[in-house]
Amino acid sequence: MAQTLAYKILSEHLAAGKVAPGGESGIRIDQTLTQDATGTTAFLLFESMGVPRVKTDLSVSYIDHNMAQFGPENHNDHLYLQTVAARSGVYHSRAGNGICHQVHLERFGKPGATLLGSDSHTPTGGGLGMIAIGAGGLDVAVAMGGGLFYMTCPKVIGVKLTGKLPDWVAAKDVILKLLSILSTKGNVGWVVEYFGPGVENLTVPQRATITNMGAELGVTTSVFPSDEQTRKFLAAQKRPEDFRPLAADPDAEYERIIEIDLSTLEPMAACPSSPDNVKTVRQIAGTPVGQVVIGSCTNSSYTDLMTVAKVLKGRQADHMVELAVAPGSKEVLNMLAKNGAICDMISAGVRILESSCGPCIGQGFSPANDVVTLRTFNRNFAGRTGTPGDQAYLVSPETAVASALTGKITDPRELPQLFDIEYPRVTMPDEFLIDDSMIEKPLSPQQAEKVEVLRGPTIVVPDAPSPLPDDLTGQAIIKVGDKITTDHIMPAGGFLKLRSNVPEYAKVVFNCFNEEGKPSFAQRGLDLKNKGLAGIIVAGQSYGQGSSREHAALCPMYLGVRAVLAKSIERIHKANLINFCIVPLEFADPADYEKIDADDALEITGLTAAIADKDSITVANKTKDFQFQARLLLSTRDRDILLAGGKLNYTKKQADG
Ligand code: MIC
Ligand code: SF4
Repeated sequence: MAQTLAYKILSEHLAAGKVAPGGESGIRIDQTLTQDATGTTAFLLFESMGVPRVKTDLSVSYIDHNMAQFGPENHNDHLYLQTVAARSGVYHSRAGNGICHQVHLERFGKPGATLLGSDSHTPTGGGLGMIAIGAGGLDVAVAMGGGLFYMTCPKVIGVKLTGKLPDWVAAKDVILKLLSILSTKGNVGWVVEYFGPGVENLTVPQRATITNMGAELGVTTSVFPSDEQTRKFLAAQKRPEDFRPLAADPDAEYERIIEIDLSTLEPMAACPSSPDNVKTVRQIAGTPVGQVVIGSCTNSSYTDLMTVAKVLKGRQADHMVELAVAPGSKEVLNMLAKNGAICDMISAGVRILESSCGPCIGQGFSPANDVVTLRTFNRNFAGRTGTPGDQAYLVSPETAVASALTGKITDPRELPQLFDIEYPRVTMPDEFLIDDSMIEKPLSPQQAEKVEVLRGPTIVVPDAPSPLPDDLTGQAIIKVGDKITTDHIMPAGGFLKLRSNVPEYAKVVFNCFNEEGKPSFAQRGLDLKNKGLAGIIVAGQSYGQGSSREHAALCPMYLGVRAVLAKSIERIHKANLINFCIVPLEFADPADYEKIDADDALEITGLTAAIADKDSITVANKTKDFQFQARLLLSTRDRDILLAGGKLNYTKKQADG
C-alpha cells in the first residue's frame, strides 16, 4: 500500500504494535539528544536504571540552555553532564558549541533515522527527513538504555507546498501561516508532512525553521522529504555518506491536506502572547519597537544571519532599539567571524551574544516594561522574556532586521524603498566551516569505566513517586484556564538553574499564579501532603503546552499532586504526568469544569481498579455535593506505568523480568 514518508520511517523502526492511525506504536530510536536543562534529570534517571553504556547508534548531550552561570549550579551541571557522558558512551557538545537543534542538524542528523530528544523542538531534525520527536527526559533515558519509544501512532496531515517564496518572505512566514490555520491547540496525535513541488525550493535550514516551530502546533513531529537540497546540505557539512533520498509514495493518501502557495505568502508575526496569535506584518506595521533579538533554534542558521548582516552592513540600528544576535552554533559564529559579517553587525550596533538559547529561555536580555520586543524565536508565552506583562512578537530575521533599522515594526519588503537595500539573496555555502573540537567523542568502554562522574552539591537525585492509593481523597489545589503552558507550571528564566534540585525548584511551581501575602502553590501542596490529602490540578483545554520539561510533572509530584483534571492535555506533558505517576483525567463533559472551584474537596474511589481497565471514572465533588465522569484516555502501557508507580519503577520491573 502506498505510504506517507512519516509512515515509511515509522514502519522501518517499528518493533511493537503497528503503524496505523490511533494504534500504539513502539519504535526503535537510532539517536537521542539531551540538553543541560532537561539533561541532568535524564542522566540521573539513566544512571539509576543501571545501564552502563547507551545502546543507541548515537546519543549526544548538549550544553546550551543554562549558560548564565550566576552561582555554582550551572557549572556543576556542565561538569556532571560532561563526565557522565564520558562514562556512558555519549557525545558531549560543550558550552559554547551551540544550540542543540542547530548543532544536531549540522553534525549528526540523518535522513530516515529516528531521533528522540528531551526538548520539544527536537522536530527540527524533520528538516533533514528524520522522524524527530520531543519527549520527557525519562523517556529519552529509557531510549538511551535501548528501550522502545511508545506513542499513539499519529495521523498524517499533508501540507502541499507549491511556488517559491517571494523576496523578503521567509521560512518563518510559512510556519506562522500554518499556525494561523491550525492554532496551538487541538493537534495532538498528528504529524505534519510536507510535500509538493514547492518543497524543492526550500533549503534544509529553511525546512528546519518550519519543522522546529511545528512544535508550537502541538503535533508529534513534522517531516520534509530528503532530496537534492538534503544531499547538498549534507555534502556541505562534509558528511555526504549520511544522505539517503526519501519521499512519500506518489499516491500516498493524507488524512487531511492543506495547500500553501509559497509565492502568495507575506511577512507575518505572532503577536503577544501566543505563537498562534498571527497577523500580517502589514497589519501591525508602525508599532514602536524597543528591542530586537535574532537567534534561537528557529532562526540562527548561517543563511539567516548572513541575511541580517548584509542588510545591516554600513547602516545603524535605530538608536532606541537594543539589537542582539545569538548565532546558533560555533560553526555559524566562526563563519560569520571569518567573512567579516560579525564586524558588519557590531558596527551596526548589534550586541553579539554567545551561541546558546539565551534570551529565548529568559536567560538575560529581558525587555523594559511596556517595550515591544521582536524576536526570531518560536515562543512568546506571557512572561517568558523575564518581564511580567511583556509584549513579545515572533517574526522572521528579515522582519526583525527591518524593524531594527526603523525602530518600528516594518514590513521588510519596504526596505528597498526606505533604505535602497536590495534583497541580499544569501545562498547556502558549498562548504560549511567544520570544527568539531568542542564535541567530545564517546570513550571506549575500558576508558569510560575509569571516568569519575562529578556531582556537585547542587545536583540532587529526584525522589521516586509513591504508589497511587486505591481511593484518592484530595482537593482542587488550583483551577487554571485554557492553554496553560509548562512555562506557567515551571518557570524558567532566573529559576532555570534549579533544574537539578527538585526540592528547591518545586518552590516555584505555578509561581505566576502565586499572590503576595497568600500561601504559595508549593506551600499549599506540602500542607495537603502532610495531611494525607492529594493535590488535584483542574485545568481547561490544551493543558501543558510548550516545552518537554518533565519538571512540570516531577515538581508537582514532589508537592503531592496525584491527578490533573483537564478538558484536554498535550502529548508530551501527558506522557510526563504518567511517567511520574500523576493520573491524567479528562472531563467527559467539559461543562463540569465550570462547576468546580479551587479548594473544592474531590474524591475518587476505586482509582487503581479503574486505571487497570476502565475508560472513565466517577469524581465526587464533596464541597458542592455532585458527581461527574472523567475519562481515562490511556494505553495499556500507560495503565501499567501508573500502577507500577511511574516509568522508572515500571522499567526496572520489566528489566527484572
Ligand atoms: C523551551 O524552549 O521551552 C525549552 C527550554 O527548550 C524546553 C526544554 C526545557 O524546559 O528545558 C523545551 O522546549 O522542551
Ligand atoms: Fe533553546 Fe529556545 Fe530552542 Fe528552547 S526554543 S531549545 S530555549 S533556543
